[in-house]
Amino acid sequence: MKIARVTLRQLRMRLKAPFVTSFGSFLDKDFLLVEVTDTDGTSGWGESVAFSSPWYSEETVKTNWHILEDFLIPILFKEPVRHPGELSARFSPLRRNNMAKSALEGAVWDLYARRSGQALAAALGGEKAEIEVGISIGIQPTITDLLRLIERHAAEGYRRIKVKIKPGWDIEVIKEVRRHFPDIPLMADANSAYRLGDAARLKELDAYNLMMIEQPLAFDDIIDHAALQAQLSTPICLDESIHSAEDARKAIELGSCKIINIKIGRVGGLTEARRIHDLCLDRGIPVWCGGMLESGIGRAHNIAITSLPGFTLPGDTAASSRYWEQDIIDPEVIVENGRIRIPKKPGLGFEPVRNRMDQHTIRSQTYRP
Ligand code: OSB
Ligand code: MG
Repeated sequence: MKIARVTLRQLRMRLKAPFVTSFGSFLDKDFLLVEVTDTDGTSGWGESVAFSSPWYSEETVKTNWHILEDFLIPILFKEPVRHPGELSARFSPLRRNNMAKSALEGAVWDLYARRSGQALAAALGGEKAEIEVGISIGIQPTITDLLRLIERHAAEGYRRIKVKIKPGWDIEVIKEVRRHFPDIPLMADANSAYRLGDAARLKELDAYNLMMIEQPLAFDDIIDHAALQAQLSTPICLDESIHSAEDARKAIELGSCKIINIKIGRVGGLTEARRIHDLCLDRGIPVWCGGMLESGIGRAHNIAITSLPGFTLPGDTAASSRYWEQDIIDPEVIVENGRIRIPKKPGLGFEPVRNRMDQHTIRSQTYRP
């Protein structure tokens, strides 16, 4: 591939409703898109999942722009790329900044798949024709509000309901949800809101037949999670703590989790995401694809990686309409009966719509070798 230019855009899109987690609330979402164009004029697209504030991880929209502009794009321009699988090694001299790496690597993967006439899912080695998905529901003003949303999303067919929890919005909430929905596949995500000293309280969740509890303890911990997992019968799933296949190996060997949430951005791109998938498949650890309230472009990448066989649990890739009045891709992501069909067209299989992107773009810049 001969790369002629890279364009960064910062978009601001309003979610249909505020999304509330234990660490903060989102309504107007700023994010970056990366467009990599080759000398024939074909473009590939990537999305940075960094938020404007460093609440989920240390990366932000601004730090991603800086790292892309000053480091990653120059590295990309330095030598020709034969295959996108080379990039994670080329980016590795830069410490962390995984969401920035992933946004650029993802655009090159899409470009590569389009150039070679294959769907991105197939280029990654995925064989599924469709995937099953769940939905993540933020913290609500009241339990009644939450029950109403679960009712609606379960009726829409979502295969698993994830409820956000935090101290003061946990045991009572899960207990009520179970009372009203005794059979739904249910899990809880704490986004690091607890400490090991809360183990007795977290153990109360064992009574409610949860599929898993996601990231109960600190964002950078795998030691206390191992101590907690030893006390819980509910499987622990790690999200924030896992940044690489090496992190995953260590967490599995320590017994810190029984399930891993793979977010492409958090782990530095599709190549590393696939490495974690391969390791987990080998070790018998189920994985699923997490979400970062992405636009359609990030969503399309999530759909492609979920086509790999080890993604055996429903992920957080809900329909475009769950987040946006109008998504920036055509077609939008549709969930029918809790399933998304994997597109067969070359590349992402969802076309970015330029005039829609333009409406939301607040900054853009093009870089050339
Ligand atoms: O922890 O998975 C998370 C949203 C923002 C930040 C972190 C998380 C989430 C979600 C929503 O749970 C997933 C989605 O619907 O995209
Ligand atoms: Mg999470």
